[in-house]
Amino acid sequence: MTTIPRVKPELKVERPKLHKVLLVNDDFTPRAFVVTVLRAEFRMGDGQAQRVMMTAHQRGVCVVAVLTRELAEEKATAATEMGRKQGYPLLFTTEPEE
Ligand code: TYC
Repeated sequence: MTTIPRVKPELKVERPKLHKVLLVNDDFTPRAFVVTVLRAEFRMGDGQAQRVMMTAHQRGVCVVAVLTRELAEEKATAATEMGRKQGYPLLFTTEPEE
């Protein structure tokens, strides 16, 4: 007689780790331009964009969005590129969530 294992195979479906998009402060990019980029690339309203910009301005950095790694990197690159095209050092970076 054969014994049937009682252990059910585990179905392991892991959620992909989400990544933060961070806005980094600098001394050169105009505040209004940062707000324009946040509105265009992250679809924020004016109030939200102003608050995020001011948080980065005062604290050095602010979380802008939490997305899949691919989307976070795409958005950070596109937003950084908007600044670069105008000659500004505006920087968006990404980091994995804990
Ligand atoms: N510190 C900039 C200034 O005073 C404005 C600014 C805010 C730039 C946030 C970047 O991520 C930033 N003109």
